[in-house]
Amino acid sequence: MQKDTIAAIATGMSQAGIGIIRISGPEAISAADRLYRSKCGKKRLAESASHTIHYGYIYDGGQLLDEVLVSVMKGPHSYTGEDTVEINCHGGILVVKRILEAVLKTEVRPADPGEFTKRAFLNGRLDLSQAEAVIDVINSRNDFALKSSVSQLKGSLSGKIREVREKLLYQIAFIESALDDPEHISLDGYPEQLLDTINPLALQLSELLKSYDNGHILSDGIKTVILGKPNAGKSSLLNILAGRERAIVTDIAGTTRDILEEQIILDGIGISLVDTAGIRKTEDAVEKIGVSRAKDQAKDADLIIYVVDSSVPLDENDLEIIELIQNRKSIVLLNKSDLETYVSVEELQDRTDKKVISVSARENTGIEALTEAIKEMFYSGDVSINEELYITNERHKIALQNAYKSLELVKSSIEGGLPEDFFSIDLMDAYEQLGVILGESVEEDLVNEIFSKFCMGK
Ligand SMILES: Nc1nc2c(ncn2[C@@H]2O[C@H](COP(=O)(O)OP(=O)(O)OP(=O)(O)O)[C@@H](O)[C@H]2O)c(=O)[nH]1
Ligand SMILES: [Mg+2]
Repeated sequence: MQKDTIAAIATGMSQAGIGIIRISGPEAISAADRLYRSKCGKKRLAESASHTIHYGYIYDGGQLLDEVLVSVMKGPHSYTGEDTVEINCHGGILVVKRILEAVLKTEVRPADPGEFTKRAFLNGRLDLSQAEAVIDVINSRNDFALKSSVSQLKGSLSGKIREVREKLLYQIAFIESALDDPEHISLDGYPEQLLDTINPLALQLSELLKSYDNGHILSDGIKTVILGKPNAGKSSLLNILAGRERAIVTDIAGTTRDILEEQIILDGIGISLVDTAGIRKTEDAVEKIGVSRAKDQAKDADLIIYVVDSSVPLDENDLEIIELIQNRKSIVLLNKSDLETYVSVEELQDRTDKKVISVSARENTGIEALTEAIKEMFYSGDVSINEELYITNERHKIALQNAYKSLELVKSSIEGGLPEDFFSIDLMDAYEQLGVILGESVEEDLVNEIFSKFCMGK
């Protein structure tokens, strides 16, 4: 249990019907009692039952701040596992701030981002993967992301990981006991049995790992970066895909300088679309930075859309971009097909093996073909979301990969006829790696880093 008591505004800092100030820790109830006065002026929160809600007023010294409802949840049956009070006041930016200030005048300190959930984790209310799911629920941008994070919050991933770990632990314990007591426990024929146990476990891990590509794309959207030389029509493309005039479009080459990001849903597929500055050699200092940002964005893109201006011949900038996308998932759009063209699909097809689609961002043609091509690339035409468990977190993916590798090592030790104590070392590694997902034996720094990504008051 943590010793100090923390508080933060748990709701968004904008005007709303209700705002909530959350207090957690051993002094939560007494701190709230110092500010709270019930309607009749007599009732004290400290004397109330857990999970009850109370109507009254909050005062800062002699000054009445607001009319409130205060909920009291006593540890360990609260989100953090500690005594928790939530003051529900009117949702004005000033009033929630003033109430928080009043709370902080008592023996309560401001909470760090994610500190309530961190306490829930440290007090064993949630495992680490569930705590991560909390922030994923908050950050969800589409139905898939929400569904998948709520299911992980409920423990779908933890449950599966625990199941695999139990089976591994049983085998480790068996080997250790047999080695300790060879007279009573025989290891004859054991390696084959072990192989029969770990093969399906390794398969389960590899299925989970396979789900990551789709899982991460379904929840975060396909990170798609639009590249092309100046004036090719990149921003025009962003605008028609976004369905609004998001980016400035002019006939001046070099209009877009900075990165512009827009979340869109294209026929059910979430796409995180990035418009960039046109790529060209330039002496303009600002444009230069834009060009280098464009290239940086392209580095970690899931998909690059290369927009070609078909109304002018290909030039050295195009050749540079063709080189850049060579080993990347990309689609080439031959834009301005409504004008007289200098570049043909065939010419591009000679220079690159990427799919080339003729479009017009001005006349809104060719967009269905682009959508189909993206679907085919990422989902083999299938975007339906099933009930399967998806891995959406890279940290989990890495731990699963490590656990899988350790099981592969066990398999090769069995096949190589090595002694049993070799099996248990790698089985133990796999067990520990899976524990990393749940937050067992993880370094404090990592825990701090994970929770620092949370928002205030959660
Ligand atoms: N005829 C025609 N003109 C287009 C088409 N797409 C874009 N344009 C025009 O081309 C010019 C440049 O378009 P933008 O979308 O600003 O091009 P960009 O690639 O974003 O350019 P930079 O930001 O300078 O790199 C504008 O005048 C657009 O109206 C198209 O399909 N057909
Ligand atoms: Mg532009």
